[in-house]
Amino acid sequence: MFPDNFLWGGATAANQCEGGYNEGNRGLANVDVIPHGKDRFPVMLGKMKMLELDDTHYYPALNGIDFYHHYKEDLALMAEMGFKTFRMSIAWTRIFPNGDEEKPNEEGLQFYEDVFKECKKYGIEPLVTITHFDCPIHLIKKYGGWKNYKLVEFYKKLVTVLFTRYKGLVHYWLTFNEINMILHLPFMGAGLVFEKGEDEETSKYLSAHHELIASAWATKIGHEIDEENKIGCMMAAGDFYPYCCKPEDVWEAKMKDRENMMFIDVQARGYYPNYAKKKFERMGLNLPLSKEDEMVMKENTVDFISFSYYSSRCATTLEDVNNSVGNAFKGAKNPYLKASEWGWQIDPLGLRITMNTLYDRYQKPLFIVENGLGAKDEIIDGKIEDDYRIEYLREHIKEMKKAVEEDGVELWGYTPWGCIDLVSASTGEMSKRYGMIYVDLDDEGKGSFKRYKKKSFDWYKKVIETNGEEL
Ligand code: BGP
Repeated sequence: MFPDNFLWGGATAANQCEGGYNEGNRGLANVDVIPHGKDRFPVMLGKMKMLELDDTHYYPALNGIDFYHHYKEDLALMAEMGFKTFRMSIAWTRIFPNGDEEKPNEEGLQFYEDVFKECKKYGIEPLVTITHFDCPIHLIKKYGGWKNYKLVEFYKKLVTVLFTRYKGLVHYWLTFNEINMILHLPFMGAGLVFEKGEDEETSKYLSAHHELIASAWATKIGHEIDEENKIGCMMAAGDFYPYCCKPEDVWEAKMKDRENMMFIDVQARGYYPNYAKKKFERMGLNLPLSKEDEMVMKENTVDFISFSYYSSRCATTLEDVNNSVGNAFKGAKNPYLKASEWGWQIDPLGLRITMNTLYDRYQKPLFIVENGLGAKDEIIDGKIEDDYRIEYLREHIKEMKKAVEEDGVELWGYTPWGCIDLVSASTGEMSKRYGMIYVDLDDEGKGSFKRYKKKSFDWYKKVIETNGEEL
């Protein structure tokens, strides 16, 4: 049985659903200038300087699914499904259009206040990601993004404004979405655009260091402003399996896990683990850390560990099987698993394994804030029969339940990704859909923006109604 207060819901992010990019005095962010098409990956990787909008590209984040104008209708649908929580993110550039202003933008603050009040009307707890791949363009142009310590100061200001304004309306916060993604998609994760000859690894770890400091400050400030606030970290999780029992493969898997876990090790324990210090030594990287920041990190660890889980991964030293699968994470193809159309392998038991890894390691409550199947849906006779999605979610919920019931993992909630269809982060397309609510839009952003309930809508409603008993 899941606990009575289990937080069932769904997850979104501003840059993939909000739209209204030029309304309410909003500024432009990195995510706004990531185009659809062949330039998308090079830009996300920081390999292409493309910080302006131009007419030759289509930018899917600009309009998203227009949650900006549809939020009332969307929240009513979430409420109808029985959501206890709704994960969304703040667009930094609505609050501080450039990121470094003295005063926040009232229109932006008011927009989120209206959304949170609408949630409250239905008894839905907002779960707010402060930054979901989101960094004001101005901070990238002027300061170089998160490589610069100045961003810590701007972020502190941002969170102070948010915690103060939304005190009592929001109790659950995540500091950075998939913080380990900096290593894989550095423009998304930290606003990095690499110069020719730049030591990319150094820039990534320096940016990560600044985000880790900023995250600790957010935890401190959040608790000071409202002791009811629960502040969590967020990682792109999914254990690495050794491809075979060759000790080298076991070691390779451990190393890959460490690469991702390092972030959470710091956020949950308050200091860098020895293996990270040794790595930085080998890199000749001396991460500056003031006494004050060091103390803040130590004394302000997160309240809970949140994560996304789409798939397990597979590591090997064997060159011939080291094919890449999935989008951002490279790895070997696991021959025992099926995959989605995009090569994301499907492994429900992997969720239980990952939950156990994280709970054993940190002994803090967990929150699954992303999980789901990206698939192409078709409307036939006005209906969307997404049994494949129901099957994916059902199998994952079963494993999640075992982790809670049989392994004693403390789990606060479950918010499947893209509960309403939104723009895919990796492809920039609408046709990779995750939702229980269909949005009529195509890959060029054309359509009526109308919302339709899929078969999974009623199924998930029942799941929530029965607290996970009827799957
Ligand atoms: C995670 C991101 C989300 C989301 C999800 C699905 O990495 O936090 O923003 O998009 O992956 O990925 P995609 O949209 O590429 O299928």
